[in-house]
Amino acid sequence: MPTSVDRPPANGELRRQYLEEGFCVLKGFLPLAQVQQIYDDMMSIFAHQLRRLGLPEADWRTPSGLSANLVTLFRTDMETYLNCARQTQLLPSIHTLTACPEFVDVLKSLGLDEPIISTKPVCHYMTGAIKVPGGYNFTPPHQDWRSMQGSLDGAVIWVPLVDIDTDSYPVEAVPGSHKLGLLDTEPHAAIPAVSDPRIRDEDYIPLLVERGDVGVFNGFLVHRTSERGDDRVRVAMSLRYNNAAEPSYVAHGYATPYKYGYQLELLFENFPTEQQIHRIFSNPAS
Ligand SMILES: O=C(O)CCC(=O)C(=O)O
Ligand SMILES: [Fe+2]
Repeated sequence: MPTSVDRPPANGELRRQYLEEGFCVLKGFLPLAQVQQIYDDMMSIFAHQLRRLGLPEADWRTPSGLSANLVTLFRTDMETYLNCARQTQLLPSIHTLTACPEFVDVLKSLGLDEPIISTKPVCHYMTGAIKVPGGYNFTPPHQDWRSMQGSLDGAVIWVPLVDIDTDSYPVEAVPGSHKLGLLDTEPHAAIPAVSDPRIRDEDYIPLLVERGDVGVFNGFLVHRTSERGDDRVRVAMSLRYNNAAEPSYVAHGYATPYKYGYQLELLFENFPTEQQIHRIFSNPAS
């Protein structure tokens, strides 16, 4: 839990900025040790699969080691890479952060009276060498509300796990664009892309943030992933929230676009064997 940072409350000025621009950045909000722990937890997931496949493992705490690990796994076995990326979204350390009282307080101070989690966290690993064809990585201009479709004041807390500069695929946002409401889109390989002529390339500003900072985006803010970057991997995650007290959300009976399902058939034939189960439950002391 965030404990060691003297965190400024989301004060009136921050709220004014959030309402006016559609986003705000809380500098130095998270203790660096907590950010490091989440990052290490994520990287450990990828490392397990590198080891299984007999691939070289680099020191993930360096930018080149991070890139080497993810790119090697991606190039060797894209499906496993994607499974790892999805698996990281289920880490307890990320879910603890998603539900921490400090985030709930920030959301409340920005106007979400009764914050409620919209869907599971989304982790982003951005670099040119791991662009999934037709996949959800480099996001085109979009508004998160179109996928969330929850309360009108729904918001995303966006958390960088590495320091981000202009050459590490920063998120770019159009200040004030949330006031235009829900905008038209056109089809795109990843997700529907905003196609409104009032949104111009020159209106985007990059969010150059460091570990420990967090961004809060209103669901209608137009933003995208910059294509500008080098060999480094930019790691971040998006935590999505609604306001359970917002009247239109209540009036819609909390209808949601998210559907969860699972495959009924077993994934692997003849697995597990009885011996494998015995091994799991054998007493290591005996
Ligand atoms: O991190 C990014 O580049 C974009 C993330 C994003 O827009 C989202 O998760 O909705
Ligand atoms: Fe987004």
